[in-house]
Amino acid sequence: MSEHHHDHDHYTKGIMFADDRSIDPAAIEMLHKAKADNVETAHDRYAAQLPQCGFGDLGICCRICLQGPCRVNPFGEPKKGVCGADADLIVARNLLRTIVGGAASHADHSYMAIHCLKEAAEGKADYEIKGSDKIKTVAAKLGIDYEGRPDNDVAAEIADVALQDFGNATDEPMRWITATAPKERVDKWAELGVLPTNPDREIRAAMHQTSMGVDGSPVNTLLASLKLGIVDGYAGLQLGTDIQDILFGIPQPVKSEANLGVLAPSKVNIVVHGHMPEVSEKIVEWAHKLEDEARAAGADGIQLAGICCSGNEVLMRQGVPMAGNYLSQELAIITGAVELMVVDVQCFMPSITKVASCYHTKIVTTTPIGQLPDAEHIPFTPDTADAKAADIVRKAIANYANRDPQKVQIPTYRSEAWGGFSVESIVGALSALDAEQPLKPLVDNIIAGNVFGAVGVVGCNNVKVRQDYQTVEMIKHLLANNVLVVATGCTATAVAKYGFMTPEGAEMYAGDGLKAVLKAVGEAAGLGGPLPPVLHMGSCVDNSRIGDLLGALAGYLGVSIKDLPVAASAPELQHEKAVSIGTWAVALGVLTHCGVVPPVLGSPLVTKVLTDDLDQLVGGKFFVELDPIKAADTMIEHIAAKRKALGI
Ligand code: BF8
Ligand code: SF4
Repeated sequence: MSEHHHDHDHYTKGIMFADDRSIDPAAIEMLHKAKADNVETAHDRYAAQLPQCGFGDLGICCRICLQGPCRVNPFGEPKKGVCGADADLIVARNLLRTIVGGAASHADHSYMAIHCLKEAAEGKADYEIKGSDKIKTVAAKLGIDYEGRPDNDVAAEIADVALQDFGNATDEPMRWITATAPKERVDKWAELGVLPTNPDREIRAAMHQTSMGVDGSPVNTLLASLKLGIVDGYAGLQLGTDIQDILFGIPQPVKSEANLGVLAPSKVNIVVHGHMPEVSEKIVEWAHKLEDEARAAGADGIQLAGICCSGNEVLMRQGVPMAGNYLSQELAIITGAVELMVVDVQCFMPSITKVASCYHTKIVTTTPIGQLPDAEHIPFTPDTADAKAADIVRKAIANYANRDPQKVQIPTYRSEAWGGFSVESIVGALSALDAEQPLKPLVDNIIAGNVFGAVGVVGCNNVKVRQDYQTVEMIKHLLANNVLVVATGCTATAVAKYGFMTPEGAEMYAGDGLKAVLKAVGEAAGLGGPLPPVLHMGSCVDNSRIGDLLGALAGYLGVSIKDLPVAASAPELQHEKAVSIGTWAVALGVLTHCGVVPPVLGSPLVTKVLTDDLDQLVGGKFFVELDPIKAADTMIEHIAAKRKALGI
C-alpha cells in the first residue's frame, strides 16, 4: 500500500479536512489541488448541505401529492400526513420508490444492450458478436436449440426472448428468472406473491401502488419492494450481464492497474465513465485504431482509463486500467491531464462540466437521457457507433494541444490489479484441480474450514463516509479470518487501489487457510502465483455473476442459497441501484450489510421488517453497521452459524 500524506491543510469552511475525506493518497493530493485551483468538489457541496434534513434522513417526508410536502414528527405531533398516511406508510412508499429507481436504471440499461444485440445479430449494427460460448449457455438455459445454428441466429432469438420478457402481457413469470434462479427460490417467491412477470409492468405497478391513495398497507408495500429487487436482479443484472457477455465476450483473468497514476503525462488521456460497454468498448477499439493520429499530434499515444462501471466493464474484458471510483470522477479532471471524458448513463455528477471548465477537459455525453448542458452531445446508436467513437477519440486527440502544462499534476499512486473473474473463469481456474467437478476443490476447502466462507462486497462511494475506508478495513478483517471476498462496482475499484487484487495481496492479507487455497488454485491454473484474495467480478450489473456463483454452489451442495456460509455488504452505498441490488440479495436469502444508514429509521415497522422479519420470509435480511470491524465480525458470526447448521 502506498504511504499516506500527513499534512493537515485546512480544507473548507472549518469543517472538512481533505485528509479526512479519503484514505486514497491520490484523492487527497487532488483535493488539495482542487483547493489550490479554486475548484469545488462533492465534498465542498456536501459541507454546504450540512446539516442535512432530519426528516429526509429518517424517510418521513412525503411529497407524493400536491397537498404535501407532509412530514411526520418523530418526537410529537403531527403523526400523519394530510391524507392520513403515517410514518410506516410514508417510509415504506419512499423505500419502494427508491428500489423502483434502481430497478428501472438497471432494466433500462439491459434494454439498451438487448437492442444492440438484436441489431448486431441482424447485421445492422457496428458490433460483431464475440461471446460464442455465452450464446450456448444462455440458449441452453432458455431452452433454445443452438446445435448447428449460426451464432447470429441464436443470438437474435435470445434477444427476442429478452424482449418478450419486457412485452409479457400474461401473468407468467419472467422467463429470464425461471431460466436462471434456483427452483427453490422461484417457488419461494411465487409463494410470497413476489415473482415478477414483465419488468416494465412491475415498475409501472409499483409507481401506481405508491401514488396518493392506493396502497395504505406498509407491509404490502414492502412486499412489492422485494418484488422490485427481484426485477432488478433478473431484468437488470442478469439480463444485462448475459447480453453483454454475448456481445463482448466472457471476461477472463487479466492484469491491469488502478488509481489516478494510470493517467499518462505525455499521452492523450481518455476517460470512459458511466455504465454501458456499448459505448466504452467502442471507444477502446477506436483509441487503439487511432494511436498513430495521436502520435502525429505530438503525443506518445493514447491512454485509456475508466471511472465507475464503464471502467469496470473494459477492465474486465480489455484490461483497461481504472482511474478511480465514484468519488474520484471530479478528481480525475482536476489532474489537468484528461483530454476527454465520455459518459453514457448513471453515476456521473452533473458537476463534471463545471470542473472541466477550469481545465481543458472536454466532456462528451452519448445517450438521449443522459445530457449535460455544457457538454458536447454525440448520441451513440448501434448503427453509428464506429463513426461516433472515431469522432470522440479524434476530439480527444485534437484537444491534446490545449492542455496547460502549468495545471497538470498527476498523482503517482497506482496499484497492479487483476480483473476478469467471471464465474466461467473461476470455474476454469478450479478445473485445473478437478476437471470433472470443478466446484469440488472449493467446496472441500470450505468444508475443511480453510475457506471459512465468502462475502460479496459491492457498491459505491458515499460522500458521507471517508472514501474507501470502511471497505478496506472491513475486507482486511474478513480476509484475515479466511473469508474469501469477491467484489464489484466502485468497491472493486476501492480495493484494487490498495493491492488486494494482486497475487501478493494473498500473502499480505489472507489468513493461512485461505492463503494456501489461493496458492494452490493460482498455481494449478498457471497464473504464476496465488489467486488474488479479492476477486474482481466486474461492474454492478455483474453482481449477477455473484448470484450465478451462489446458485452453482447451492446446487452442488444440494441446499438453498440461504443455507450457504456467505454474506453480502455495501459498505459505502449511495445510489438507488445499490438499495435495489441489496434487496435482490436479501430475496436470494443472503444476509446483507449496509455501511450507510438508509432513510428508513423513521418507521420502526419498516426497520423491523428489513432487519428481522424478512429472515423468516426469505432467509435473508439487512443489517446496518457503520463500524467496519464490527460489520465484518457480524458477517463472520453469521457464516459460523450457517456452517454449524450445515454440520461443517
Ligand atoms: O453501478 S457502485 S457509484 S458506478 S451505483 Fe455508481 Fe455505486 Fe459506483 Fe456502477 Ni454501482
Ligand atoms: Fe401528504 Fe399524503 Fe400527499 Fe404524501 S400522499 S404528500 S402524506 S397528503
